[in-house]
Amino acid sequence: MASYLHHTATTIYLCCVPALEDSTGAGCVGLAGANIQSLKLFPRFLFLKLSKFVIKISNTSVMNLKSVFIFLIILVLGACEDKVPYELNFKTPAQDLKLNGKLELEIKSTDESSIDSVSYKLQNLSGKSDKNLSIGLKDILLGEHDLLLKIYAGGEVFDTAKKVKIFNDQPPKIYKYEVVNAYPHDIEAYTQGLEFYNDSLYESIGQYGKSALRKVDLETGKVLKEHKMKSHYFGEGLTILNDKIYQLTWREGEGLIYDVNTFEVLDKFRYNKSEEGWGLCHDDKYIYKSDGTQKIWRLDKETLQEIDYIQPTTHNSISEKLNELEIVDGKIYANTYGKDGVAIINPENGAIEAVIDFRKLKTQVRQHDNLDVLNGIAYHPATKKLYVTGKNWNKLFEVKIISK
Ligand SMILES: [Ca+2]
Repeated sequence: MASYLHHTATTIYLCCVPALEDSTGAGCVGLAGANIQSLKLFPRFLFLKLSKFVIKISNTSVMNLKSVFIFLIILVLGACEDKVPYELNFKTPAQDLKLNGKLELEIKSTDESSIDSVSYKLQNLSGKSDKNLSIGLKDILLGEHDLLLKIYAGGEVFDTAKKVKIFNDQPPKIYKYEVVNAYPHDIEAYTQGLEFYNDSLYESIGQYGKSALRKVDLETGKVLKEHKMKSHYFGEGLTILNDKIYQLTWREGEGLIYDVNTFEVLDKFRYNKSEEGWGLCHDDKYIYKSDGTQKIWRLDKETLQEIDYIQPTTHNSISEKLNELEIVDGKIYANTYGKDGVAIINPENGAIEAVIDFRKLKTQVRQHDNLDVLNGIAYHPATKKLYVTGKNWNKLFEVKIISK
């Protein structure tokens, strides 16, 4: 019932219940915990009391379950008739806001009461306004977020929340590539993670019963060192820092930490709010983790706790299923599951600034029944060379990106 929505011609807002959805990540904090003394609480109070009463009398078999259900619906609908005296009139479309643009909103009174003032919170932006709200969208995370409002009208205070979507202010550039070198790659390696560390190439292999962590010779494809994972693990992305390899598992809810030299398992870590384990990389600030959704999580490098997330966003869409990750010159390179393209993402706000079209690369490897998608990006910071491969590809390519 708490999320029962009340629709008007111009907006959707939470009816009856002041509790706002917890917009975890992205720096948002709900205003629901604030000290609100709104009369809007009363219908909910009444509802709870009457619900308990109905359950009590239903237990005595005075009413059957069907009657209880109908009674509850009447209660909810009755409570929702207590309308709020305002509506939200967006001057800029709430579902199509732009980076560096503005969110402009008028709070319109729907009865005799005046709108005295409005306080707002959108990510880390907050402030007070009159009924005409204007928020500059400069240093802001892209994607879907909650605009949290506290509206002071007619001597009362009303909480409401509205989902807004913020897109990049320009479309991604489309880049091409050129193959510089092709090296052998294990055709049975279901590549899930690829990264250089101290001149050596490390690879994570997936599939239950076949998952492994490997150190691989770039030029020959020979496996130099291998740790076979237990059969209940499905290996996923990896990243390496401070002589430790961090490797994800897919749906097992945990990652493994290895000594980079011995491949000894040093520890494990649990996922928090992320859905699954997909890709992993890191820069100076964070470890980044994709989980198959629209989120790339930012993890604390010491504790591995998920701090918040970015949403990879173009000028008109939020991408999902970003898989293997790599940091290249401060940007996140992410291949998208099933698309054979690599998105170049600004880690500060999630903007997809460019996309590399790798669709033809798969035609240059041996075609076979188990051939799967491009997955695996590794950048050598010293040589500035970029390498890509795929699941069960018999080649690993050094590629040069061509930006037009
Ligand atoms: Ca990588």
